[in-house]
Amino acid sequence: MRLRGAIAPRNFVYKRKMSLAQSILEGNRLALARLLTQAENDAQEGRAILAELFQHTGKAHLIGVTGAPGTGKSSLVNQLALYYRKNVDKKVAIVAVDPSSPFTGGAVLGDRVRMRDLSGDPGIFIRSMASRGSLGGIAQKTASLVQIFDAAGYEIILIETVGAGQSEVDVARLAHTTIVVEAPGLGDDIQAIKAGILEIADVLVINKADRPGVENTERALRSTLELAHPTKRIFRHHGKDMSISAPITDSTLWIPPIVKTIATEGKGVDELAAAIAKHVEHLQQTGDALMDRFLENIQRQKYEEMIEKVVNRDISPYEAVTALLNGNRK
Ligand SMILES: Nc1nc2c(ncn2[C@@H]2O[C@H](COP(=O)(O)OP(=O)(O)O)[C@@H](O)[C@H]2O)c(=O)[nH]1
Ligand SMILES: [Mg+2]
Repeated sequence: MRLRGAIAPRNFVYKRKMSLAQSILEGNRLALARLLTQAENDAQEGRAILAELFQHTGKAHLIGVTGAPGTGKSSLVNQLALYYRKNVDKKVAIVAVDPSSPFTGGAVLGDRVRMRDLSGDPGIFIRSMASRGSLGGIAQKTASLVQIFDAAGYEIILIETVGAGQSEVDVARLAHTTIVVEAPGLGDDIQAIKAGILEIADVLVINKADRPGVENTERALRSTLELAHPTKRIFRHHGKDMSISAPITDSTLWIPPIVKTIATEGKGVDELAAAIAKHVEHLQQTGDALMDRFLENIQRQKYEEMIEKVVNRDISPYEAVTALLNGNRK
């Protein structure tokens, strides 16, 4: 902590000035905004606070919303945020990442205007992040912003990314649930297939369902999904190809549902939120199963030792997992 004024006695200053991290944990929005800016600029002082906040993270559900420009991502994010505020009273943060637009860009302004339904609500915080230069840094910066929101008690964090390619995939990797948004009329080739982002989708949305061509889009999506997630298992038996067409009930398997929405009218938003909730449930179940298998193979005492070290920030979570898997003492 930096001491201001040399005249003030040390203790006096110490008692009066709450650390930025502390202020953020107590819900101070100005402090939050300040740290977000520091993180976005990758400032040195921000990094230390980020490390301090790390132990308060891990509670939020991160929802990535991605897809081609103009499909209605911002409109959907707006609707989802409203849904979570109204129906489950959760604190919501929105991180809008727009690498294609400079920070004075109209797109960012447009997003702000569209998000006016949400302004003035203390349970919501919207942050538009325009890239300044390198694409590579975006995922890292987004991760920092998300970590700050998580520590600050935002339970739902919606991350909107635009553009195609690696930056999108990197950001999607951050999210627990990734929503890929399509819209009819963007040509016969579905944008997501072109960009290869269908693979990262947990939930597929066909937005602008009020527009013509919805069925075509849905058909194309379904056939692509079937290729990626076959519902039939083919195996060889006595030299013949056989198949089981009964639905696969393996609980670790997740087939992305397709949800149709009209974001401008708020239609289909409840269904989308239900699909997201189902995915959360799925993550918890498969997570628990993984955890059980993991715990079977390591000593309980050692596991707890590692947890304590991570919480005390003696070692990073990565080091802890590596140590546990290697069976080494750290
Ligand atoms: N007809 C129709 N227009 C929509 C719908 N959702 C969004 N839009 C419009 O599509 C345009 C792009 O929306 P936006 O949310 O900015 O898309 P983004 O670029 O993916 O974030 C805006 O003019 C929206 O009003 C919808 O469901 N139906
Ligand atoms: Mg947008």
